[in-house]
Amino acid sequence: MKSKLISFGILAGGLAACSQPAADVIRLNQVGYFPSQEKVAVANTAGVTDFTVVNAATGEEVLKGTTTVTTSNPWSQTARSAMDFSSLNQPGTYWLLAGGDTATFEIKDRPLAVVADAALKSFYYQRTGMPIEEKYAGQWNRPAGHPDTQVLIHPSAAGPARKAGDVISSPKGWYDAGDYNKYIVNSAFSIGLMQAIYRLFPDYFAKQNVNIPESGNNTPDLLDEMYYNLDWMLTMQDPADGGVYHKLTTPNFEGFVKPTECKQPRYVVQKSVTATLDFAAVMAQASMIFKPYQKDYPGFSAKALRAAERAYSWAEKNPDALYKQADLNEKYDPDIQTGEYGDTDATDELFWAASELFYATGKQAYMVKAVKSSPRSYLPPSWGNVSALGVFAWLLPERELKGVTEEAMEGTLKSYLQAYATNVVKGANQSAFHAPYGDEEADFFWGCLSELCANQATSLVYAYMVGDNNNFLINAYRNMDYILGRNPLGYCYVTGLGAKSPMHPHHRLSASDGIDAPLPGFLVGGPNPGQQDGQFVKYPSNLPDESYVDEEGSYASNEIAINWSAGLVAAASALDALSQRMSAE
Ligand code: G3I
Ligand code: 9MR
Repeated sequence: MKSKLISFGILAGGLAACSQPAADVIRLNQVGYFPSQEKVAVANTAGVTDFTVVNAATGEEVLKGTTTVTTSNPWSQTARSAMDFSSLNQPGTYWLLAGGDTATFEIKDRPLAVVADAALKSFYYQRTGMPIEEKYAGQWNRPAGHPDTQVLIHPSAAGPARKAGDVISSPKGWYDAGDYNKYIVNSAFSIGLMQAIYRLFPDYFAKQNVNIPESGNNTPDLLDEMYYNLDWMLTMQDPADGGVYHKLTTPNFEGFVKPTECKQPRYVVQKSVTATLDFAAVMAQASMIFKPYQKDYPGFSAKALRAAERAYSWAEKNPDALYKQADLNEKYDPDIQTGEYGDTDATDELFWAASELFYATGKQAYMVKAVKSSPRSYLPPSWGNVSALGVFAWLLPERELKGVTEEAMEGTLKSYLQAYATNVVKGANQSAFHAPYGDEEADFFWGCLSELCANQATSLVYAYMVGDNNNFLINAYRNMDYILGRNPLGYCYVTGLGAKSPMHPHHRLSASDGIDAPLPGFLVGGPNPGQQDGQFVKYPSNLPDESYVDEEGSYASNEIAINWSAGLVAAASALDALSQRMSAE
């Protein structure tokens, strides 16, 4: 193609303030593309037929193209068009011009490193019970809050040894989300997902440095961060019988105040089978992963395995101990009104726990239970259905399975994962936002950007790792593009990244610190047509993929949460690790 110089005056008009408002048409990944990656933007309006790409440093026109696929999605008449500039592979900053709009994008090595690092660092900001220091947190430093050294036994959690009103110490761990409570189900799931990806790419994580207090030790930062919460989780196990309290919580959500201003008493509540099995699973997993790090964490590996086996045996004896908050409130005082993380079925938790315990101990009894409770199809990981984490344990590429049953198990689970991946990538390149995620109404619900968009990407990565189908990997990157800006509202949905990102997440730490910018590196829940917070905020639209509002009051679309951050850590780290491999090829 013949290149020509574009007048800087015209471009500056499109970029900076000018008398006419610029059109808002282009949707693209605002963080960056790596050189050999597929690069697609979407025109978020009908009628766009061509586009131009200009090198921002030289003003040189480097590409002229016409749109490829033009399509609408099931709930919208808008015909969007894809603009493919994949042939550009020189690192640099570029302008994309289309439909009267101009958008900047970058091509660079490892664009996802910043996402992976920020997402992991977000856990440090969520730490309870220790000061968050300026040398690690900059302007977001804050004094310690919620020491949790005086936690009450709620009547629902009382037993012969620990009576209602007794005081225990249960310090450390992360705040769950926008609220200040600590929930076992969600933190076990979060660690489980991140540790699963750690096991795939240990060399990648060995090199990562996100500037946390433990960064100078001999353990990868990701594991140091996990330990901060694992250490808390150990205190949530009842020493009398091995069962695990469902959560550590105030009776009601606190207001939007600083941690140090919180005055409500904190309780541990009822031991539940789901919390106990998730605990067993993640402790067994951690016991294996932390084994080489005895120097920094002496004795932890063995302690975690003992705790896991005790928890598992409690769960076997208490299969019906599901956490049902309404029932609990009928029986006990005070009522507990905070996050439920309820579940009606603990089969997937049993499968994950038995799978990790079999892997950790080699005991056949665990294998038998894992086989019995194994899933009938693959579902992406979520706090409510953790079976994928068990699948990941079975399919770990380096794992050697012995014997007919084990091999059959591996084969079956692999076929489920492959079937899932094959199905979700179907038609992705013909969809409105050029991604496997986002073209069905069911793709949008509370927390969907992580629970489906990111976790589908991670599932595709896993399917690629065990099957070598490059199309799965390409589609995993497409979901990341969706999160980082190629979506209807044009948000990069991660705080602190991209040109337009959430400024007012439902996050008490961000809201109460007197700093305009929210804490960085958090993925918000995202578009949610359920609009369960509709009485507090006004949504701009009822469309599934536009039911999002960047307001502090919107807990159903704009909260942040550790499990959603975990999804971002998993997908961004895996894709960053693989992009390095691909760029080296
Ligand atoms: O899973 C189904 C999905 O299959 C279906 O397509 C979709 C369509 O409606 O619904 C999905 O269920 C939703 C579920 O989230 C998804 O995980 C439910 O409607 C929705 O009510 C449920 O919301 C949960 C929310 O608490 C309310 O209970 C979120 O998962 C959960 O992340 C959130 O967790 C809260 C904690 O309780 C308290 N701390 C903050 C945290 C984040 O908001
Ligand atoms: O802040 C709470 C958030 O963390 C939860 O996810 C959400 C759903 O359980 O609830 C939020 O608390 C709201 C409560 O449910 C209703 N009144 C307004 C509260 C937020 O200010």
